[in-house]
Amino acid sequence: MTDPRYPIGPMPIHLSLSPEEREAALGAIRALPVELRAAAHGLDDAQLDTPYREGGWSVRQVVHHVADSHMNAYVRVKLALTEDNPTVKPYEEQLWAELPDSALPPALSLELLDGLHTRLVTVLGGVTDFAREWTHPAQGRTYTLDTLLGMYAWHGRHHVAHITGLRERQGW
Ligand code: NI
Repeated sequence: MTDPRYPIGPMPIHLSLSPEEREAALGAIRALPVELRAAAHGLDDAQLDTPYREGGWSVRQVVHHVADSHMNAYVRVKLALTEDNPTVKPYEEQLWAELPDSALPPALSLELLDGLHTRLVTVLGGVTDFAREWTHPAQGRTYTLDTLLGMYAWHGRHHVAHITGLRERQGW
């Protein structure tokens, strides 16, 4: 029995990726807005407000969380590209997911993700040094742009799998 919180396994933390892994990760990030839209497509309000697992976020909150998270990812990538080993700012994702904007229609975050991922993929596509560093203050550890690439390629798929898994179990 797999952990329902981690349908595709835990977040990978790689300090460096091969060129093939990088290409695959970029492809996943490029595809995410379309995949997330497809995952949530056609659900009514009651379905959108159903938790993807007992005690978990609703489908609606999951979609808004992906936008919250990837806005932070975008900022982290740009900081890492423009500063010397910047310390990034963590955020309280659970509390963000409880703020009033997480009750809005998911379409708003899907549209946001379209533009955001176009920008993110464009920025990442121009990177020549994926070893550029950044530091996470909570862990006190230094990571790389490759780490971000791998983390966020996983992160989008992870949350898409929450929604598709729920739909499968519910026969939606
Ligand atoms: Ni997440």
